[in-house]
Parts: sequence; C-alpha cells; structure tokens
Amino acid sequence: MKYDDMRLACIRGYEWPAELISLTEVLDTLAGVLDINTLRKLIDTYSKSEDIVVTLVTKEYLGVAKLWLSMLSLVEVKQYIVIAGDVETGLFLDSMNVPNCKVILKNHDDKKNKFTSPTGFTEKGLAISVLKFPFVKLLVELGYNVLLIDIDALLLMKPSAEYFENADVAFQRIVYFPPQIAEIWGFAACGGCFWFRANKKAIGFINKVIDIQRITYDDQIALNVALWESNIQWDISGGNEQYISFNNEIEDTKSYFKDQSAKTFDGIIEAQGMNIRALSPALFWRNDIVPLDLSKVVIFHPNSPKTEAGKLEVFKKYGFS
Ligand SMILES: [Mn+2]
Repeated sequence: MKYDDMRLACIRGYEWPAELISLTEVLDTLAGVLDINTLRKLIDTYSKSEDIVVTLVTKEYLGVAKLWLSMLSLVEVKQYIVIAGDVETGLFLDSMNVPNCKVILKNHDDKKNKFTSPTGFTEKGLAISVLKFPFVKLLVELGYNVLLIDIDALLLMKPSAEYFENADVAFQRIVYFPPQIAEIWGFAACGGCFWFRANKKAIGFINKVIDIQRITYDDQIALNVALWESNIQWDISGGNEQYISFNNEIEDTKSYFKDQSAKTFDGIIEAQGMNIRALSPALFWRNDIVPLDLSKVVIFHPNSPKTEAGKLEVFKKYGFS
C-alpha cells in the first residue's frame, strides 16, 4: 500500500486555516445562515417523485449563473433550488423568478478577502462551498433525491432516472484530484456533480463526508476520502462482479480514464449494503482528455479557471454563451 494513511495523505495542505475554522459551523446546522422555514415552504411545493437539482452561486458568477439557468430552462428542469450566497444574488434570482434560498455567509468581508486556497478558492468561495453537503443532507432527510451540480456545470439534457437506477450515491468521474486516490482507482469523484438518493444509507454517508469536512475545506477530498474509508470496492470489469482491491494501482491514469470513458462503474460498500455509481465521463463530461460528443453529454462541466471571465471564455470556446 502506497499510503499508510490515505486521509492524511489527501488532506495535507488542504486543512482549514485557523482563521477560517468558524466557516465549519454550518456543518452542524444551517440554522445560522438560512431561514429553514422559508426553505421548507419552497420544498413543500416539490414532488418527491422527481429529483431536486441544487446549485450555489455568488454575485461574482452571475454571468455564469445566467448561462446555467438558460440551459436548465431549455432542458425543462423545473424542480431546482439555487443557493444565493449574497444579497445581490438573491435579488437577481428573485427578479428572474428563480426558486432560491438566501444564505448569509459568515465571516465574510469583501475588502479583506485575502485568503486563497491552493485550489483557487477565496474565503467566500469556501464559505459557500462548505454549504454543499449540509444542504444536500437537509433535502435528502426531507425525502428528496438530490442532484447537486456546480454553477459551472451545465445541464444539456434532463438527467434520466436510469442513470441513477439502483444507486444510493452517484457522481461524475474525474481524473486528477485527489491524486492519491485517482492513481489507485483510475479516477476520483467530483465534488461539483453528484447525486444522492433519499434513504438512510445515503444520509449516513453524507454524515461521513461532513465529518471529514471538519478538517478539510475541500469538499472533493472529503467525498473521496469518505468513499475510501468506507472500503468501497469497484467493479471495473463492467458487470462481472469482479470488484478490485485497493491495491490495483493504475499505471497510466489518464490513458486508462480515456479508454474507459464510455463505461459506468458500479461500486459497493458492503458494510452498509450501499451501491455507488461512478458515472460515465462521456455523458458527465469534465476532463478534456475524454472525446467530446455534445449530442450525448448530460452534464457539461469543463475544467475552467476560478474566475467568471475565465469560465465564460471556456464555455464560449465550446459554443455556449
Ligand atoms: Mn465546477
């Protein structure tokens, strides 16, 4: 085994800095940052037979949000919630009649926004992204299946229920990060595009992710480490019930990822009897090493810089503007 302690290996360098540790308060309760009753009223209008699509946005990305919303209306997804990270965003979404949930981010000061993580997030970016799993947990506990996608992940098709059939948790497969896990599985789970079924197993798993987020601000590390520590085993043969052990290190992760991109991989967490699905990168697209056929892509989530101009430029390159 290459790493004695996978959690430590993945998290090192991505721990919460002491000055931002109060941002983790939302991992215990969202009551301090949003009005649960107002949210409940919105949720109560939704049907449990359909997934709720969730995204998060702040005013720095309203241009990207417009594009995200225009794609959502094209594919006729009606059951969704946009988490608004500041007053301007809430007003903008209200003006567009977009179902939203306004949050008051703690410890945020525009003028003193000095922190930037090695992954490119500002303090405000971390304050909003740490809401992902607590928010998803809240909806799942209320009995809704949830598809969370980043604001820079465009829905090009209404996701058919068959993609998630028999799965308790599903996610977009990505290739690079955290590298310690990607080089063993040949992929990792994306923190910006995942799906949870409304059941106790999924809630238990979300709680594990949330616990790991108490030490790392990186939701993608937390998601992957939670899978790892749950002893997930992947069936990478494509249906022959041959689950690989953790020691199968992939020699060339990128070419393996590309070669396998049309496949969906299923995994099991035996202790909980949980089914985990790593979705096909050809359909849930992110890394440009995977051949792109936009007519087949369900969610288009290209790697892009962490600036609005940079993201819009990438989308434009692919014909979205
Ligand atoms: Mn993203």
